[in-house]
Amino acid sequence: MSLSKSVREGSRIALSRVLSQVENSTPIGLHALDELFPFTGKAHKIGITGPPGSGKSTLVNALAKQLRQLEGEPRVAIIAVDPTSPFSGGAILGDRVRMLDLQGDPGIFIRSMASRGALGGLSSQTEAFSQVFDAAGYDFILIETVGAGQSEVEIVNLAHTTIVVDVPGLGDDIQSIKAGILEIADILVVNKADQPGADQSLRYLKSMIEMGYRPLASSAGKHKLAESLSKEEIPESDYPQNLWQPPVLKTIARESIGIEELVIEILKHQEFLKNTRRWQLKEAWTLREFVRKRIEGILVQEFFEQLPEGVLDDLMEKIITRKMSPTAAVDNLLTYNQITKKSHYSE
Ligand SMILES: Nc1nc2c(ncn2[C@@H]2O[C@H](COP(=O)(O)OP(=O)(O)OP(=O)(O)O)[C@@H](O)[C@H]2O)c(=O)[nH]1
Ligand SMILES: [Mg+2]
Repeated sequence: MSLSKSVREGSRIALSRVLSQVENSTPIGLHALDELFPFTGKAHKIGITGPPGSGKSTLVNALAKQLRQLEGEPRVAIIAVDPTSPFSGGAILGDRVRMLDLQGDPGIFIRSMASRGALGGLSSQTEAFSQVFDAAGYDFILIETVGAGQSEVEIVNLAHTTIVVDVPGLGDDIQSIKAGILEIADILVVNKADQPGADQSLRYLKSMIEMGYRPLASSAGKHKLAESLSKEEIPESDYPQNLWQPPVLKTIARESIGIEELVIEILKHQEFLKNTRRWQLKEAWTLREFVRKRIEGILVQEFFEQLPEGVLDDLMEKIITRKMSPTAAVDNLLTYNQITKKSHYSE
């Protein structure tokens, strides 16, 4: 039986193997992705992001268990992404994932992912993993990533629903969460609500949301989507009244408190997306990005592979000794490639 067929029939060993092959972009992995793709498009992808140590893994753990209680016992895949540390990534992820106590449930599959060697970057890799899980019949895909910069924005952009996890702040104006990350949230969670200041944080976040703090100026993909939605895809009568207002919830992930409410909001958001065609639009946008990122990855890799030996080193030497500027070196390098042959200055 082919590997992808085994994946679809529920073999965890085959699933594991395909994920490794996909991670390394081997021909077997790419072929499996190709064969599995017709069976994708059903899973609900949920991104969970927030500051380090805010309790994301604990929340994901509790959330997975709660989702399993839903009618039909939906299957849950968990992807733990570490965009921050290309070097120690593997080891740290190992620690993070070990804390999950879900290993015994055959309806749950956990996979970590470090940044090294991802074709087309982490977001493209995460999407590739999601496709495998989707085709394997996982209904929910939980993607955990540390909210530390631009990369998590990219990663959560492929999710249908983004949950931003915050913790009680130290005071009214000191929030661990960066304002920029608020705008990507579909659902906001104040975790560690057993600690002082939870209600204050809740009020703060709610007021931010109510003030309409959803600036559309960011370059994040979701906003490109929002723009295209507002322009053509959604009838004027549905917009902006029909916009989703992110709910703000309190949880104590360690004690599984507030998780039922979180699941209710997730399902509400799913319904909202489906009722307003945003589900399909998000899919279309994610897949377009996936194709774009892959092309980018392949072209860049190819570009460096076909450079004659030593050329890059020679130019670097010139740059370091200030005999040539990096800009001029780039221009020079581009002339070695079929596609970029023409000097950028010479138009
Ligand atoms: N008091 C309290 N502690 C919690 C709660 N949820 C998680 N924690 C603790 O917070 C610490 C960090 O939890 P993690 O789930 O590893 O946090 P994380 O956000 O996944 O951490 P990174 O992945 O390293 O960024 C652990 O010691 C948890 O036990 C909570 O609701 N209340
Ligand atoms: Mg974690």
